[in-house]
Amino acid sequence: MTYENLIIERDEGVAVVRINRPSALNALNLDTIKELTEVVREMEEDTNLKVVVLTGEGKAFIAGADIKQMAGFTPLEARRFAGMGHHLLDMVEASRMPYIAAVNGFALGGGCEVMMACDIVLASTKAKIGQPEINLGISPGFGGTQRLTRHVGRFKAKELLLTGDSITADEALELGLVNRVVEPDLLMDEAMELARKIASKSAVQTAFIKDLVNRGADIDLSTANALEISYFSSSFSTHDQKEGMRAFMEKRKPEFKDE
Ligand code: DAK
Repeated sequence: MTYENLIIERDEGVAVVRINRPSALNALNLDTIKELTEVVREMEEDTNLKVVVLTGEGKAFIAGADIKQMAGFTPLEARRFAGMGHHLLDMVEASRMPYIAAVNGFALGGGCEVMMACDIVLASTKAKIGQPEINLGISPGFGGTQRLTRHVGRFKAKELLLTGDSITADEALELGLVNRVVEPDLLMDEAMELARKIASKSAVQTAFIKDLVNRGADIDLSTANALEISYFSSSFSTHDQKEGMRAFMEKRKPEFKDE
């Protein structure tokens, strides 16, 4: 499928999805959300792909939901829009593949929400991150109140949500909201290096680990640990477990088959 608002590149097991509405700072309108939902679904079915890097064209990652389009929504349209955004981000979180956000600039409102649904976040020193919805007379609609609180705790989440202030990449790093801060010129190189490293692992295990961390964070510890035991034991029925351990004993690199 061809996309109007996205640029997709594939580099062996890594897909780069670049949101491409730079004239609107990559704001998410309905069409872009639909295209993102479609590409996430499409990539999920492509068994050659193992990792996704998500970034933005120009000076923004995503400057939020498209305010010009949202301004005319009825409450019912707003409800549908929020549902579409949640569905997209739930798909990203539930994906078998790790998603790396390469945050090249503004990640505001819906952009911050997309970023927080990813698994690893690299931020350029030019990134500005925040949930400014309150300045528009609305509250976040794609999970910002929930994911931000889970990432940074209640006090900091409330401060950011109630003031609408945005923070720098370094401040986000201090809060644990991003993994690493990178010079703008190096952002994509670092994201690709990380993506390739993860793509060299067993895709069975990257899916297991992502699922365990995401699901475990929302349930009680003993249920989460039981889930870990079950994934751990099922690992012993895979080719990659046998290959990984054999390679260790034979002092060579493992050759995983993702099975
Ligand atoms: N939507 C639409 N257009 C946007 C935009 C946005 N979010 N952000 C920027 N643009 C457009 C600008 O209008 C401008 O277009 P033209 O005037 O050239 O036609 C162009 O992008 C360049 O922007 P600026 O000229 O403003 O660029 P600056 O560098 O001067 O400023 C900025 C950059 C990021 C500080 C500024 O553009 C800005 O404040 N943008 C808005 C950021 C924002 O408030 N983001 C949060 C959006 S609200 C819900 C569902 C979803 C949501 C909430 C509820 N439910 C259904 C309940 C999510 C809400 C949001 O994400």
